[in-house]
Amino acid sequence: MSKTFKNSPRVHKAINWNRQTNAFNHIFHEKNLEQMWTHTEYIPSKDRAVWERLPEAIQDVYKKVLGGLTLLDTKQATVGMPKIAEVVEDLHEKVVLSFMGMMETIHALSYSTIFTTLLSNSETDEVFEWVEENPYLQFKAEHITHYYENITDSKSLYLAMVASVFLESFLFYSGFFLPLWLSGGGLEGKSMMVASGEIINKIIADESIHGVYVGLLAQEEYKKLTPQEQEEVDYEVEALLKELMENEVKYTEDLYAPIGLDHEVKNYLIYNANKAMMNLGKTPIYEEKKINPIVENGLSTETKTHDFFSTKGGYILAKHKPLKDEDFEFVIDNEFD
Ligand code: MN3
Ligand code: MN3
Repeated sequence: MSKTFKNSPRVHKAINWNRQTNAFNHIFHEKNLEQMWTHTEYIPSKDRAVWERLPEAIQDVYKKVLGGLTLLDTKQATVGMPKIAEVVEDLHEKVVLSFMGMMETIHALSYSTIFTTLLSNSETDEVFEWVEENPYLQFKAEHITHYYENITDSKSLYLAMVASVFLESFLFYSGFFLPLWLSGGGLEGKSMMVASGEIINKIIADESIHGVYVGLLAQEEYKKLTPQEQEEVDYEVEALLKELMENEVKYTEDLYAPIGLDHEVKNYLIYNANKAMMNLGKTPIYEEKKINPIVENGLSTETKTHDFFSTKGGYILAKHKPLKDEDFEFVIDNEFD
């Protein structure tokens, strides 16, 4: 007997971009497309001469932070974004998240492009071995992945989104610090590793959008919880943040103390942890200290637009509009209730 699907109770829907559940997904989809880039647009080989002259201690930290970032982007590409995209119901949200997941694969690939340019194969392999053995990196990957792999209801979906925002808006930044600091002139007042710094800047621009978007989805999910569940997740979110912070502080001391930057990086961690809480619509829990002005400047997308033009030397594709600080403003003003 042949199978019949006639009485199938399911209705399969095609995504209709002309009828949207809210304007917000469309805006993020457009933003994703505007910002899209690939690793082939950047030439880290321009950094090779500078790399050879960097103190070995700085080279060592640089390699390791890129290795750590590769791990987080790998998790976000292969587990975080796909798991969350799989369970959200809105088709537009699925598409926006899938696109962001695709960009995570480009991020991971671009770190490898930098490695290929600066390191020998065996040096690169050593970095990847170090990633597998570093207890702090393994701790954060394990904790975040646990939330991604255990989505069963609204509460666990909310917590998975929180974990994603913590990764995007907080955990990446211990890694971003050194490339921003070097390209911003932290060492001897000279801009160094500028081509790699441009890649890092493109990644930071993407992660900002990801943190804001998933943060807004999380805020919507939060509204679906009962007051009792909200109280439970609030407690867990704060406990998770503190646990991750404790681990980040140890990771930071381990990596950055040998080059004397650990205190600066810790202030930066606090700044970004607070930003992650704000992306979730929560009150920041840490008292902020002044962050390193070089790195702060590196974070300003407006300022970076200039560097982008001056250092990229005619290498800009027309479809890539430079990102400005205003581009993020609509998101904050335009929460969807
Ligand atoms: Mn990424
Ligand atoms: Mn991301």
